[in-house]
Amino acid sequence: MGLTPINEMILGGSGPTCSRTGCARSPRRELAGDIREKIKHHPCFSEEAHHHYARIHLAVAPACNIRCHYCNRKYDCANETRPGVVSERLTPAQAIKKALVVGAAIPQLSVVGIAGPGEPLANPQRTFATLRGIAQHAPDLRLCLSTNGLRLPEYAEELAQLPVDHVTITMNALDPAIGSQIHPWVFWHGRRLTGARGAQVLIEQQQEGLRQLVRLGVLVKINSVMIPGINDQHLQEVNRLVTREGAFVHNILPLIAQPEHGTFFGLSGQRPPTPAELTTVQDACSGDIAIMRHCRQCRADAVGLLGQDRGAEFDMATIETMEVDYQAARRRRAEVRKAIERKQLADRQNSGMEVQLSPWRSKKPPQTPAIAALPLLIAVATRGEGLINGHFGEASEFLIYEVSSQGVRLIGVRKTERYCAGPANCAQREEILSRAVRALEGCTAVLCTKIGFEPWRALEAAGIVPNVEQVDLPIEQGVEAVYRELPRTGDDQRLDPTAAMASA
Ligand code: CLF
Ligand code: SF4
Repeated sequence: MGLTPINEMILGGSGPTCSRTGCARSPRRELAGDIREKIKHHPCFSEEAHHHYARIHLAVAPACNIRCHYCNRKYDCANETRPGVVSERLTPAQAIKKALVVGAAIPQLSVVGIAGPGEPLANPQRTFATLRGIAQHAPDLRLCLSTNGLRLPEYAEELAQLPVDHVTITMNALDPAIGSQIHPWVFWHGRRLTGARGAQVLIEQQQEGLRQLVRLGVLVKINSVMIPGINDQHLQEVNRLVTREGAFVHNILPLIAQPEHGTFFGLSGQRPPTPAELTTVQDACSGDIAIMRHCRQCRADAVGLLGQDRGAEFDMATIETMEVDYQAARRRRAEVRKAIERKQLADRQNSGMEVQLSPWRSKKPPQTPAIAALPLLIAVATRGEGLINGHFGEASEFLIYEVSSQGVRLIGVRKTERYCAGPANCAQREEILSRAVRALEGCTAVLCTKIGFEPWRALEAAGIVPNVEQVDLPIEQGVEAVYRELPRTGDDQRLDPTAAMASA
């Protein structure tokens, strides 16, 4: 089986063969310069970039042309964070102004995406008018689009010409019998096609769209929603196909299905995968393609760094009153990018990684002897910049790192509710805390800058070690330090079976 040039360039392994396909692997090499340029500021296409760069989603596309059992676009709540949900729907003119204003207020902004609240390519005039406006007024911002793929072959050329450098296709199945359990109908050439017939059309269009975009040099990310009992056993097949067809990265995300969302899956009791189930499938799919592990399942009007949604600060009523010097904003963004790149280079040199081989984490072995018997999970509270700089009580999510004698790697993100969100949630603090502790199940330690007495006690009672000694360190350095120190302090005997036996 031949690999595409892009995939050859992002291969992480240096072994002679791929364990899944058995085919020979190229030695790791650097990304080609133009691809590196395209992804180095994109928070979703580069794991490293997500610590530093922000994106904005412009909610200009209200209509959709398929039905997904995990979606309900009627639901609108500012506290909701999942695709398809927005607070304001914008006209193209409003959307362009919003992107330019946000680009002045948040100089880390690097990507403008259209991801809903419906299907961007079911609203082609609004979508393309918006993309053209951004390309004209802020050519330094990269354009991004997320689609269900039904009309992708029709618009692939137009997207590539703009240029939209990054496209995400949501592909949940290759088998129409499985696809129809997720997408009960599609609207195709003026008719509603139901069941396997509709799913078949969707699947064919998605694959044709993927092929066309790859041929046109657009980087494609595949999103697949993992739904236990429906497509969980099928996702490796999806992964093999998208890898073969030249997708750049595969993002396997967990189903979100709660009854209060009013979705079919939420109301019918379909369960989401557990974090362990998700990691198992992601690991089984990793090999010849990068696997995204830092997705935040953003709203269709998200603003800011991933996981730090600042949408509420930029409602249209406020934006309409704001005057911005767009040229000055562009200069400021260029300065900020240079400063970030300088810092990234310094961090890499400090950690002994002279050259960044891939924007996706490789397993960098800790600079210590192999001491762990089992991989450990370490949770980190961060406000960005790749640092341990988050307060436990202010965290609405934790990055989960796996550390072992093989190295340190990000394996996921677990969301929670802020424990200290002001007087309004004081009455529910106990409940919020127990939910946060449950969210950290399976973790050995949590690293943060500060933590109150109550949460400290609750974590310890759950067997999770709170740690505030790695403040402002780069995350992987801090995780590695904790990995080395825990057995010596006796905090976790699982780390070192010899120590455990000696103390028994
Ligand atoms: Fe937006 Fe999507 Fe572009 Fe990113 S999100 S359109 S590729 S700029 Fe990113 Fe958000 Fe996950 Fe999407 S974290 S939901 S993968
Ligand atoms: Fe909702 Fe997107 Fe599915 Fe349309 S394609 S139904 S907007 S999740």
